[in-house]
Amino acid sequence: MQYALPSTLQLKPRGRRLTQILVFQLWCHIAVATQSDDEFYYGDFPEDFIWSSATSSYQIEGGWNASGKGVNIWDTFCHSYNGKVEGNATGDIACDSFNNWRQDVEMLKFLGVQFYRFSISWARIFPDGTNATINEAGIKYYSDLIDALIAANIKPFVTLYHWDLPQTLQDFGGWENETMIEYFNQYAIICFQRYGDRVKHWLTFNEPWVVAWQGYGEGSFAPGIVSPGVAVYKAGHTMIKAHAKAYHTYNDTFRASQKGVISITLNTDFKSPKNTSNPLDVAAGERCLQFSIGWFAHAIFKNGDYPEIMKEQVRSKSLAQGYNASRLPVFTEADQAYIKGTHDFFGLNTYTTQAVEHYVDPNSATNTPSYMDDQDRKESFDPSWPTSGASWLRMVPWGIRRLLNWLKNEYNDPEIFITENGISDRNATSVLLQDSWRVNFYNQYINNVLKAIRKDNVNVRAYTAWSLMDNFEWGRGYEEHYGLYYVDMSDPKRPRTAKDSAKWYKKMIADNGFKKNSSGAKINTGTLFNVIALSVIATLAASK
Ligand code: GBH
Repeated sequence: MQYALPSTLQLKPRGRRLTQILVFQLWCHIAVATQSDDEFYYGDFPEDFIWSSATSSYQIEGGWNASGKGVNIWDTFCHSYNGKVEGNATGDIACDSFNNWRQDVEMLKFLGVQFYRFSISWARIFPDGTNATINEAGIKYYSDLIDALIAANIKPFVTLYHWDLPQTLQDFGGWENETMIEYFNQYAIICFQRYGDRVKHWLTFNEPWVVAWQGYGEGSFAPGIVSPGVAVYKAGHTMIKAHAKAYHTYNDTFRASQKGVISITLNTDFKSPKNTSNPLDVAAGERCLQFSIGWFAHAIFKNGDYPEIMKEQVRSKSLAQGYNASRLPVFTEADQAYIKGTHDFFGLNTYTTQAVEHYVDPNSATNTPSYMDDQDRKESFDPSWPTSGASWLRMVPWGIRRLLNWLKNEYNDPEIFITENGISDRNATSVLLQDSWRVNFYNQYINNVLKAIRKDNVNVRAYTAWSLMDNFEWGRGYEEHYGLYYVDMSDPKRPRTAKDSAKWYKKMIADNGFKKNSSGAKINTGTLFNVIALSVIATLAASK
């Protein structure tokens, strides 16, 4: 491509040398402009990159009391009609994947994904949560699904715990009680024994953060316990240990014969300092990341213990609040050695970004102790960030790239599996099939994942779209939709229809990235004009 320079730049010999410099500068500017970090990046993903989509048991299965399944905490939570689930919705039927799972496999085939991430309902396998009784009908349900996936050349990616604890175990105190560690281990063992010949990718927990904070901290999710500064940390503590135990069980007893991998999936938003030139905000952003994903990742992926800043904050807050020790439980040296390194990859769920500012509540010492207060910060959204169907979710595509880079640096360049990413709407059926906003979200987020891989060398191995289909969206019932497929919840057959985003995702997977349609570099004409104008001015000034 050639750009003619204005004739004023081609006059005197002295001007000619200057012109050469300016032409060079001009080209540099154009090069920078075309490859600017904000611009769309055309290119493909590594050849063995994994494309996937995900669901979870309680959100899609229904069959809540079918074929011997026991009651779990989400059954109890929804059936109590406590006002915490929009529209008093339940997962009793949901997408009825208990009966419709063959259709789910067909949808996955249409998309062309290599993996399907789903979860096992603990109470479907162990109705009372323990290995006292094994429900063979429940075992068979997942076994059939796994066989069908493998026949379709789709690898099952199995989450053991996506929030649906058997009610009997909650009656013992749930994750506040360390006896759960052994119950979880027994449950993991039966899953490895029955499915491990075919399942080679395992996740112990989905988002222990949500279980701890929303389940035991603010109580918005099952089991609905409100203890924002105490139980929240106990629950987190137990889950970290339960994860480590299941990892060791797999490692010691099953890995040699089954040759799979196992890890945990953690969630966080990216935390961006509100004022990037204020060191206090910068520190607050870092602190928030340590409190959110570091809470679990620091122990598992670094040194077996909580982040220093988290230990300091919770301890000093606790003492100021009149406790004689930290509300954050302590890992012994033996615990630390046992927990450290219990991962084969880094599972990440991420959706959005928060702007973080340093803030210390003046009433901190007398307020109810809280994980939120312990962080000394305020979170908000930049008003320019596009909204979604969820109040907590704004579309901030560059955030995922920044987060991936942060994880690379913080956890020694792990293999990252993105196990969830997506966006919701609250639209009526008449418009939600043409979900251009979702296509736009995926296009931009996935492009930023590609930039993280190609420009920043982050080792991202997989991307998973949440969710395969509209489903029971926890506290939001059926009002909020994340699906690539629409599910008609008013029809007893729960028919599924591909949205535009499903078709877009299918094509992106087939291309394994982003193909450029037009040939030649795309020039930002505004930048080009500015560069030329500046060059002219500079030349005129220099030749005076
Ligand atoms: C995922 O979690 C879940 O794994 C999946 O089951 C779910 O369907 C999907 O999200 C969509 O929600 O501050 O109280 O307003 C995402 C993790 C969810 C964690 C929202 C923070 C904040 C809710 N995030 N949550 S709140």
